[in-house]
Amino acid sequence: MTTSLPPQRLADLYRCMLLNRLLEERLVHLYRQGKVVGGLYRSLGQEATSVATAFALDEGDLLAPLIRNLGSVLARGIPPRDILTQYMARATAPSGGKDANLHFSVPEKGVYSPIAMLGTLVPVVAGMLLADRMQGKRTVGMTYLGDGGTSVGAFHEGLNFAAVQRLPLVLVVEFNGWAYSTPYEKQCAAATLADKALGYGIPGEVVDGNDALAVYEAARAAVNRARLGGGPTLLECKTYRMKGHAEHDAQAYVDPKELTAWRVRDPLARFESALESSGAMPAAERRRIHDEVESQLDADVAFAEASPFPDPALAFRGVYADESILERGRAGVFMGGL
Ligand SMILES: Cc1ncc(C[n+]2csc(CCOP(=O)(O)OP(=O)(O)O)c2C)c(N)n1
Ligand SMILES: [Mg+2]
Repeated sequence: MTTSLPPQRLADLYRCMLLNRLLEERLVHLYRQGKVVGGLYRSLGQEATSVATAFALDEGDLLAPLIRNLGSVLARGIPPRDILTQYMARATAPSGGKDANLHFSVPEKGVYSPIAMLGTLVPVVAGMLLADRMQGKRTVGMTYLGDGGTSVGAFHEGLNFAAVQRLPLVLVVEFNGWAYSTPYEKQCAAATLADKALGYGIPGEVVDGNDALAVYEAARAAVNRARLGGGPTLLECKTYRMKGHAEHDAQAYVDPKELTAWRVRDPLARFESALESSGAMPAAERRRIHDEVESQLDADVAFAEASPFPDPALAFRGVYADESILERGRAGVFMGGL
């Protein structure tokens, strides 16, 4: 096992991947009990891609996940209770129960909400990075897109704009084989998604998305290049969607042999055996971390279940710009005013 991560960061990376996995298992139980409001979009088998890419960012950087990137927001320090209250639409959630799953923003932590229209985050994050650069900040931005998402127009326009402006963007493309029930071959003729980067004059790289340490090193190199003015990188992580599009999808269209073949490449099990065989983290230490994560989840599930639903009277508050925001705009606080 080779890594540039010091032992404490390595342990944090492991804890975060485990938290991603175990938190999702709790969410499955809550979903089956009818306590999750809306769908549950699993990232089983894709934890290394989400967690290890976000791990490569520094404090003050910007992350805009998609709904399958639970691990990315956990890696940025969003606590599991915020995720549980979001999925259960409780008043204590970051969105106050007005939106579900990962649709929330915590600007203090540089975490911004997914946008449901796939591809749209690419130009939006590019714009945010341009704004930061104009203000003299050296923010690096990371966002995600699935294999299906790279076939929409906004992806091309956004990436082209980011390339021309040499913006510090790391676009993580998650190749997980499926877009809903559509296999890759039915929606894209490119041999690899990383090839698309060539057309925009930026580096495109392919990495084994189930190898946490390889993902981290590739993402860290892209983040460093972006920060030093080298412009955007398209990082394609090859992984596999082990569940259906969401919990309601039994993935009947997937060949079970394919699932079996990918199961042996499970990113968490692979990371655990690398930690074991290299002596970097013995089994007893992993067990201790496991128990700690489970107790934290016990407390957070209890907190979410005890939390109230939002007061209906607040339904229309904060939906549109309120007066204080308009006042700040008129005073020219925002660039260009309103
Ligand atoms: C522009 C747009 N078209 C269609 C959809 C509906 N939609 C939501 S998720 C999804 C599949 C996305 O597949 P992929 O990009 O590969 O991501 P994955 O779900 O595999 O993580 C589709 C078609 C959408 N949200 N936005
Ligand atoms: Mg996909």
